[in-house]
Amino acid sequence: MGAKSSAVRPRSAVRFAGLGLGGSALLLLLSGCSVNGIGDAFSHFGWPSNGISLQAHRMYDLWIASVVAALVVGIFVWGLIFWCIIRYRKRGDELPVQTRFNMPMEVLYTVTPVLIVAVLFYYTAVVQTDVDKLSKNPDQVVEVVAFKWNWQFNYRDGLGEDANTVASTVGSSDVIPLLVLPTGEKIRFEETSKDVIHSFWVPEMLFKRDVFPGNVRNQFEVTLDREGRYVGRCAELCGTYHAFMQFELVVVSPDKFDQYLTARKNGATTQEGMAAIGYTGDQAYATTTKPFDTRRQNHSWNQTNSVASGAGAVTTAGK
Ligand SMILES: [Cu+2]
Repeated sequence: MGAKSSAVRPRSAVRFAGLGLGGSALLLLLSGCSVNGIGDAFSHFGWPSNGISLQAHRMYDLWIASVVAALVVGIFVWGLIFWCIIRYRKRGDELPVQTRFNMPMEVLYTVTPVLIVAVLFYYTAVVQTDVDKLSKNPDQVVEVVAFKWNWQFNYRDGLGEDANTVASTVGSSDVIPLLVLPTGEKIRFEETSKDVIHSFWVPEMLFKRDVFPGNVRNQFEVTLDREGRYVGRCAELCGTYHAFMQFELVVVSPDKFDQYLTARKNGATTQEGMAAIGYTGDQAYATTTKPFDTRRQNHSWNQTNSVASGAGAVTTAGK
């Protein structure tokens, strides 16, 4: 038995080295491919693929790279497990060679995970800092006001609570609120809630942030880079009609946005403003989502003075 295992050892060392080489080759191959190429090939590992902001692209890249790193480690570990299961399976009643700790091995499998975590932490910290970065002079400031169960978007003339609202869109039971914004500009969001905690979420921005009541005004900034219409949702369970608390983000060119905002400042409603930049008829209303039937009249769980974006609900003011 002793003679046999010593004869086998050089061969397993060669195999082990081969495995390491194979892993390195895989790494090289992967680093040679673009992040987008890998994402496309593997269904983006479950994330929305087409981020619409500069920040979203960075988070997407981090996500793909992290999953690839996890898979490389995973495949290596699974390989070792199956190799051990097969190579050292029970062949008889004789006990295999009993060994105690192996210092180089212990050091290796302590240092390697620490290194991997350090690298993941480093890139996560870099991307998070970038995503959370606030500029001194954003190009646009939008105050997001959440309430049970709808949204109000106030275009502001400056930063902070003391700035003035120059145009405002508020959703109603029958009309989904539209948030029209330009590409290529730094947009600051300032969030506040009138009642409970909500969460502002546009899936294509790969981003959500809680909206707090009281004097906590959460802020974040994005630079959008793809025109289109995207559904927005509340991502914090906030009550009976939480699921109906939707809005639509309409991303347009800076020129169109200026026209829209000018129209709104001159007294146009959201739909009239949309018509002014070419979205007429049904296009002036949300296209990615619609008001839901809350069946409020049939149920007794109404709350007074609340607005859900649902047809048939008790309507309060809409603009
Ligand atoms: Cu909510």
